[in-house]
Amino acid sequence: MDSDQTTTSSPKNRYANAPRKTDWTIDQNWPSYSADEHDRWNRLYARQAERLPGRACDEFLRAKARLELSRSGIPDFADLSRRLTAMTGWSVVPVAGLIPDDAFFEHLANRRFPAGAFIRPEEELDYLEEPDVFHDVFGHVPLLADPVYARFLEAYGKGGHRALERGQLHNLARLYWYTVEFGLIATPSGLRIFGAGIMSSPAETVFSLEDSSPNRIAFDLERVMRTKYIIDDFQQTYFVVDGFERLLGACYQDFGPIYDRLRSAPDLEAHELAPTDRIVTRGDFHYFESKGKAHAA
Ligand code: HBI
Ligand code: FE
Repeated sequence: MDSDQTTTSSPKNRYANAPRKTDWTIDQNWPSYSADEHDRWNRLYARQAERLPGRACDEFLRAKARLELSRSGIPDFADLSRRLTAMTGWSVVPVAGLIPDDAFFEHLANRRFPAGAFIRPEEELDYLEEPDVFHDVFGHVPLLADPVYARFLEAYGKGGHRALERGQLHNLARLYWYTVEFGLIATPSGLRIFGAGIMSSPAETVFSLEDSSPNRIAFDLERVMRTKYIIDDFQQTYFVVDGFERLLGACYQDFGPIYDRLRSAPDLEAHELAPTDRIVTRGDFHYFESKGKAHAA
């Protein structure tokens, strides 16, 4: 008797084929979440809620409390948006997963954050490629309650159209990656996390601040826009901003001349140092060596 060869794995993303509007938003259908899906959110939440104090920046921890993100299951985006809109005018709109760049920028430019409605499957609890509701809502949404960060992300969205027109989206995507996703911030109590990709990852929460492997370099807009990044492992370099005002200030300038210089400037590999770098900590790359990854000579 042959064993049953077909695996009946539940569809990883049950929203993948949900009907969508022209702006790529879908219906979150909050009542459709199962107790098991809410429980998975609660376990992901509890693990990070215990690990982030002393590691996440204060703006994030304060906003997480004010937005009432908690162990009471996957938030209803309409409910969460009512609280967030009253703070900075941002709302959270449900999408099935990654959406086209121009649609993504259009939402950000209008203070709408597209958040995945699906929650990662049990077997991908620690890491997944596609942004799910825990990465987007727990990782990205709280800082949208900070007025300065909220203006920065809106400006990023507005800049996105320009980058697309110039065919230099990859430069702008690097700015997003090394700040919004994997940014660190300097505070009087030491380095703290603000990037969502770190905030929603228990292992990288510790690695990004405490491991001797990665470089940590002071944020410089043009340097970041020249730097390639890795998408399937911890970062080899983290950039440290002095504060959200400095990050916002860096984006309130005409990127035109910067894009022109970037066209002729060579890209930097994720592990490389540049002569002009203000190095916060120089990495020894032991983690990447142990995995046979390319790293500094
Ligand atoms: N779509 N839903 C979603 N979430 C993202 O973070 C996202 C996206 N589409 C494009 C995109 N990010 C990036 O290519 C831009 O940041 C450049
Ligand atoms: Fe993200």
